[in-house]
Amino acid sequence: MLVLHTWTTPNGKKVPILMEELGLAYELHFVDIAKGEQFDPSFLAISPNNKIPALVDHGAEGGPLSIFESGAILEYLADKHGGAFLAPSGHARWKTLEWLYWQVGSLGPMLGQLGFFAVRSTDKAPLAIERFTEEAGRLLGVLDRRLCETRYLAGDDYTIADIACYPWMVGATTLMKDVLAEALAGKDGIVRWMADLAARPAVQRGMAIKPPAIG
Ligand SMILES: N[C@@H](CCC(=O)N[C@@H](CS)C(=O)NCC(=O)O)C(=O)O
Repeated sequence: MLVLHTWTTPNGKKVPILMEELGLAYELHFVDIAKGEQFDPSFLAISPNNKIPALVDHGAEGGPLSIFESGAILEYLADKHGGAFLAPSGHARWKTLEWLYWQVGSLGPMLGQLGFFAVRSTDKAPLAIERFTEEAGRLLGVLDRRLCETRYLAGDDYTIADIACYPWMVGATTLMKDVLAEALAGKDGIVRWMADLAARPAVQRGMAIKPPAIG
């Protein structure tokens, strides 16, 4: 059995999208990060960096295995299930991993900081908003140029790199749409790619996760 410890944030939705794409049976355990549940010792035992998501694979070879960091979890599940959404070797694998790490190392953290300073914080810090708007805008340019060249991030095939970027781009085009309006204007590659992913039933199901209490 796969148990995913997660929340309703962009990083928390990537793995559910992949598990839906793969048709896996899984349980979701919601960790309310607004209430500080990520600091609970039982969660820290599987995610020492106190961040969601974390996966526990009770059926892993060699015994139960816990993994934190969304990129590592996506890579693990894609490899475990026949290389679907991540080629087992060759150029296609490395193109997927370079864009996956770009998401984890650049797109996610910059949009996360922008969301904090420009949207969630009540104390508006102009320099921080300017800095992260500029950097997020630069990254959107990188993403759009790639998506004007290729159908998906790694090339012709839909991969875990697309899955990792999509929930963040939903955030960029909804919660952050005002601060990113200029950066998003005319980004036709991003618009086409987002419509493509939004039409996938597994993406819709993964994006819709919510704890039972939220209704
Ligand atoms: N690089 C990590 C980032 C995970 C992350 O930032 N998770 C946030 C929610 S989107 C979190 O758990 N924050 C709680 C905290 O920082 O205390 C990944 O990709 O898994």
